[in-house]
Parts: sequence; C-alpha cells; structure tokens
Amino acid sequence: MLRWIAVALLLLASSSALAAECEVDIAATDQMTFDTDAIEISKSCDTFTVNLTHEGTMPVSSMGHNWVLAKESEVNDLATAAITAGADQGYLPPDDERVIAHTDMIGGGESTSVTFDVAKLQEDEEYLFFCSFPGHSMMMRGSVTLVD
Ligand SMILES: [Cu+2]
Repeated sequence: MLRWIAVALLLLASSSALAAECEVDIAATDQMTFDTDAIEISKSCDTFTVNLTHEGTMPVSSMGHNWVLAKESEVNDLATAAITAGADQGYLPPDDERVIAHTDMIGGGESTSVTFDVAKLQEDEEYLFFCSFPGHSMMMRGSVTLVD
C-alpha cells in the first residue's frame, strides 16, 4: 500500500513538473487592451515565450502593439523614452538595458513572439509588461511574477 502511494506521488510530482507552461498566448485589440493583466512564470522554465496576436484590424501606425518586459520601477521612464525613440525605432529606444525582453510592434491581424531567459528575472524584483506605443502603456500593462 505504502509503495503504491509513493509511486502515485512520484507520478504526480513528475507530471506537474512537465505541466509547467513555459509560454503564454496574449491577444491585443483595437480597443487598446491586452486580454491578460498578470503573467506567472515558473522558475522551472529555462526560457519563456510570449506569443502576441493583434486581433484588431487597425494598422500599426495608429494602433500598434508590442509586449515589453521591464522592472516596474522603470516602466514609466521607458514608456517616455519609447515615444522619443519614435515610430522608426518601433517605439522603443534601441539597445536599452532597461528592456528585458520585447516583441516587434505589430498591427491588426499580425502575430509575433519573443523568447527570453528566465534567469534574467530576480525573485525579489517587481516586473511589468506593457505596450510601448504612445499613449498605450497606462491601459496596456500587467504584472509578471516568478512562481515555483
Ligand atoms: Cu499598444
């Protein structure tokens, strides 16, 4: 009996390790929204992938969306720097160390992905994701949390 319990626990443990989702699908809309405001990343993931789909129809020039990961304390400054960077840079300052990961800026009907090393995240730090298109970062943002 005890042996069976041990086997069952082992199976449970291994299946939950396998079940750790190391990617997330996120949709963005013409209404300037993401369909999630919280992303949890398992520490068991070596890398994490974000698949962003713009489900609207508006062009990138007027309703562009991207997915940018940064420390919460740096998001507002980064959003301002993104506007300064302008459309030619995809509304992100190039090679900015505050940007931990980011997708391309996309328009309606388009999709993009980014994969980054989970080791870049620290347990005692607060992170946000946001869209760096001008005027979007206050509406389009959410938390990124490391979980066991
Ligand atoms: Cu946006």
